[in-house]
Amino acid sequence: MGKTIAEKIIAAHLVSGDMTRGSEVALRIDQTLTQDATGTMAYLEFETMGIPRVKTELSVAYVDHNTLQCGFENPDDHRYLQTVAAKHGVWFSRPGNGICHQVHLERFGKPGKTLIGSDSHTPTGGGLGMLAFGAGGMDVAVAMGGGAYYITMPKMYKVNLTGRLRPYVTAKDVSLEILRILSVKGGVGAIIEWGGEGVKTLSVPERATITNMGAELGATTSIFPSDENTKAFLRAQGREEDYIPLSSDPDAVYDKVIDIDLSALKPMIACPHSPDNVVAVDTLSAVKVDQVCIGSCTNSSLSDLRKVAAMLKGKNIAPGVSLSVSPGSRQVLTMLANSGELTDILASGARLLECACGPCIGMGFSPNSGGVSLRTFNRNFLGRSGTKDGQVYLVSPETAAASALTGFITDPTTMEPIPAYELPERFVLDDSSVLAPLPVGEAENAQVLRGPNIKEFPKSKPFADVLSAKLVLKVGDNITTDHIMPAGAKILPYRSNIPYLSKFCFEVCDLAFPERALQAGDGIIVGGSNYGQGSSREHAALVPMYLGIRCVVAKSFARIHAANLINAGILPLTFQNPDDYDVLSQDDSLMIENIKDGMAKGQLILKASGREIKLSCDLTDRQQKILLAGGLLNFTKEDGQ
Ligand code: MIC
Ligand code: SF4
Repeated sequence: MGKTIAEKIIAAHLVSGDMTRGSEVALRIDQTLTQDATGTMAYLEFETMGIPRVKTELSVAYVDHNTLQCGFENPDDHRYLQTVAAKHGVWFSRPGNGICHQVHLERFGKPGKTLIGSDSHTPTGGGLGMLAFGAGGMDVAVAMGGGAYYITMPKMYKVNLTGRLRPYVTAKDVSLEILRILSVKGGVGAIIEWGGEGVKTLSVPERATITNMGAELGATTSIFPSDENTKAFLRAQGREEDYIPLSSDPDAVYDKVIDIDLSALKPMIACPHSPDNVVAVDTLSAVKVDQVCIGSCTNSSLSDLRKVAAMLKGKNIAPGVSLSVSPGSRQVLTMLANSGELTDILASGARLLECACGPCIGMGFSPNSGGVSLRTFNRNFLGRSGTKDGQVYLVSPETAAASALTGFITDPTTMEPIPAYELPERFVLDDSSVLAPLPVGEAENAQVLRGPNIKEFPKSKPFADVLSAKLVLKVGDNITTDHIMPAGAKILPYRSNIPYLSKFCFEVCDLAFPERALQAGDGIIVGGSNYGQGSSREHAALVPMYLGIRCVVAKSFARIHAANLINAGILPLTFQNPDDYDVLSQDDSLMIENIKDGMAKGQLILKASGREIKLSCDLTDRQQKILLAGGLLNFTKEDGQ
């Protein structure tokens, strides 16, 4: 039987398991990346493992999220990351050098390799033909130490592309169209492979926009073939030797095939507050815009910003609009500056922000009260922008630029044409902001510098056979990690201070939750379907664990969050009959007995006010052991792995 691209890479990296869909496989990981908001925790975890030097081919620590320095917290964390990276064999990308996914694509990604990153948009690397996964910090720490990465062998979906995008219709519109078709749950448990004749019309940066937003589908990852366009991109980045061709076999078997005719697409827009709330841009043309933000790991490549510069050249943005532009990397910014296109952007009235995540994670540039903000980003979850009643829409850079000029949501195909973008023969290559780790001899005695904001890692408890707990919070469908553990400029600096962070847990849903959970002792959260979608932040598991949460019972879970819950020692359980969700209420006293036996059998009974509710407990042997040990760190210590 023929293989898909992902199956070929998995087969070449298989450490254990069999590749039947639905069973667990362990993969050897070639590369890892971390960013600062999840990285401090990941390196603290790595340090507790006592391994002197990373065992991967390449590991990189980026600083791109917490770049505002409004006090000692962030700069202390940057210094910690720089020194811990240097000591343990990890490359360090300095703050200002760019967004991890953009820089990794430009300088380090390689077709055919495996990558895990402590950020859910790590699948951006799939644009280069890498098998790249978002993961929790603990999983990345284990991979840095040479341990395998465990996933459930996914289903394989294929998106078959035909035709060619019309001018002003973009890769972002492809991403929004697939979200419209599949929804934020549609990719759960699947790897999405992009294929068909239309693939050769898309450059690597365009492919990377599409694999980046596969995260919003809940997909395990997304991947493109590696072909002549991949080779041209790598050549222009001065690393043609990293190229290998990769394609699926003609008789590869897919569980689902979706056809998209690129020629038939229109500019699309995701409305508040979910990336799958998608309609065509031309249906919203009367909506007045307050703010436009161009950037993020989805849309901050040179090609994106060149097109924006061409549209803005010689024009002024509408007086009622505030426009920000954050280039994805120093390479992009330098090339825009050298060509004079940066001047075209600035002369239009745009504000230039740092090469970092910035407004995407609420690090400044929040919209005004109730403001309409058009963003080229990938997430528009409630409150993520920093303004709770902000109305955030997701669009392509072209729709963003057109709307900034007119002051209303504007279909860019109504604007005057701009020249087609050509990949440069050679990008500007300057890696001086990526610092090499110390050589082995020097590393041993190097000091790691920690600031006072780094607090002790919370301790999780092993499971006894009976759990009596209070139902401390009941929430609905599609709860994101931004609901569970919000980010933003005020809270992000405390990512290595779990006790402080805990005060903000579920802030968007229920301000009283942290206090109630602490008072209850052992607690259980009840959720709807797709619980924990979005970010890979393990804080969305570590903080509830700190607040005493022992189980989350939901209709279904997002993949990375379920793995993070298990790593933190919290039991994820699903309703066998989704209607049972309705009979549970906040403050119910709940009981689960025979936990060990039930875990092994895959079924546990939840006792709630005289009723018995059947819950599924879909755990591999390894996951059961992790939970019984009280989380991955305890398990790793006990197991000596
Ligand atoms: C995000 O886009 O939500 C983040 C911030 O990049 C997160 C990581 C984090 O919470 O630090 C992600 O996508 O995993
Ligand atoms: Fe940064 Fe936003 Fe990308 Fe997350 S989605 S990595 S916050 S740019």
